[in-house]
Amino acid sequence: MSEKILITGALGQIGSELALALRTIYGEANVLSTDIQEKEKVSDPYYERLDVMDDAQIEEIVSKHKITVVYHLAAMLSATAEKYPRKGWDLNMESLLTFLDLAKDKKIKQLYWPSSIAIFGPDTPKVNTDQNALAIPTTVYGISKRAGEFWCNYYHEKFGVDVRSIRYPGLISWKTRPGGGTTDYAVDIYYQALEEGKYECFLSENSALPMMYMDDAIRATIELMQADAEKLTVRTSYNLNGMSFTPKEIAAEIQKQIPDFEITYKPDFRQAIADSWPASIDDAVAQKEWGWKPEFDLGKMTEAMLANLKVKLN
Ligand code: NAD
Ligand code: AKB
Repeated sequence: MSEKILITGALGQIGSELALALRTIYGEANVLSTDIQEKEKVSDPYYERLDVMDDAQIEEIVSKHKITVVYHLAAMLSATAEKYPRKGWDLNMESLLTFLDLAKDKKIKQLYWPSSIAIFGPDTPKVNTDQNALAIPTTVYGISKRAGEFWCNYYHEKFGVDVRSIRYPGLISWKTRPGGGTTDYAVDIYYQALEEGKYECFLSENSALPMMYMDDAIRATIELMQADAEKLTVRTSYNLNGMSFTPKEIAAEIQKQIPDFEITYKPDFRQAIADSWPASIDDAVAQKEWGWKPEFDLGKMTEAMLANLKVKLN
């Protein structure tokens, strides 16, 4: 029997691409996209409005569509959550617990929930940050993701819930723009390079952060969800490495194709968030347990981003 999949936050940067990928595997009608947006405003025939703060509505949709697997993506990202701390905490935490309870009660059989490199903090070793490195986050978003990881592990240990998770780095994509993160500059820069020929960066030139091209992130997500449960020892969340670069380095890569491109730097409140995160990630455990290997480096990603955006923006 094919899985019946529910994606929350499906209109966002990840969900919009994950839905396409899952539909090619499981069939269009077996993947229900949901988000807070009204149904009338979305052209997808397999879309429903679902506010993840509404437990009763979640239960109703899961039961009505006989959902077996949930990808719970709806969340508030790092920069926005610093502005609305209580709202960010409530959204990121309460909705996760609702889905964990559904899995505990056997109303769904598998749950995917993304964590983030934001779980690490200023005391974490910055380079090649290990799976089990000290993780004392100093942002609301990071605190919510770290707490979420512990809840996932707790529900797995105590109730046998099959919940799986990845600590995504900053994700870079051209189909849907990102929503309120600290790594968003690495998407904005490509748009501005093509549209304006210049970019004012909200991080300083040498702020190195872990990043990943969306194609790799989607493939990793599906590979983890399809992995043999016996092989998985991590039920908090897996470190995942793609690449690591600074604003200066991404600008230099863009200049190989757009020689006149200019970058200036005007760090804002997001600089402090970036400063508290690792510069690069060690993902040896994901490699060993489910065979993770990224395909995109900075050069290959820049070619793909500029080629796709040139078509999109014309
Ligand atoms: P996004 O901001 O692009 O999308 C989130 C979606 O959630 C939006 O479409 C929004 O409308 C929806 N949403 C907000 N409140 C909602 C509610 N009450 N009910 C239903 N939907 C609601 O985020 P994203 O980048 O696609 O991230 C998805 C997940 O991946 C999040 O959990 C995020 O923390 C995690 N993540 C993302 C990145 C990244 O770089 N994009 C990195 C690490 C982790
Ligand atoms: C953000 O910047 O908030 C996200 C993330 C790394 O979790 N992109």
